[in-house]
Amino acid sequence: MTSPLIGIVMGSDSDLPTMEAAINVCENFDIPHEVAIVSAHRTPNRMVKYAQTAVERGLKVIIAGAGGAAHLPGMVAALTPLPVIGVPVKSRTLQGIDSLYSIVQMPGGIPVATVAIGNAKNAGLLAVQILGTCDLKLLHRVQAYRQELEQTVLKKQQRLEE
Ligand code: RP5
Repeated sequence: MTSPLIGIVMGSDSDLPTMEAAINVCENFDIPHEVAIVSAHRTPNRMVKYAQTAVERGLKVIIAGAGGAAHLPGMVAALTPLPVIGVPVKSRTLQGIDSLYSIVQMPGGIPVATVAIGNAKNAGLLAVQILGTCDLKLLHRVQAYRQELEQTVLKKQQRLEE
């Protein structure tokens, strides 16, 4: 069993449908990963333990998704030197604007790389690219993925012209 390199955490199981896109990216790139529900507010001690043990457990990047008063990504970032990617989850009342503002407005010194509201796919890809800085084969797979994207767009254009 390979130990996980990417940790995917979320504040609630209600975030899972959003965060599944990041899990899918890890699966598609064959990256060992772990998934956990870790709430900054409901399970603060678990959050502290998760973040403080992340380095020794071999994680290289953490993706943290939360909605509303979305303090999880920032608090995890404060507790670990690992890069943290924040995913603002679309909230029921404010469409995720609250989540975005809660995650993106970090004080200088403790960055969270914040993706767009609901865009866990980009969080997954960014995590893979971070791992790719030390893994040339993985970077080549990212390039191949982008070539596929390009082909998809070009095929759509072709169809428009037919
Ligand atoms: C946050 O509160 C979670 O990240 C979730 O997005 C939001 C609502 O949680 P539930 O009430 O659906 O469990 O902590």
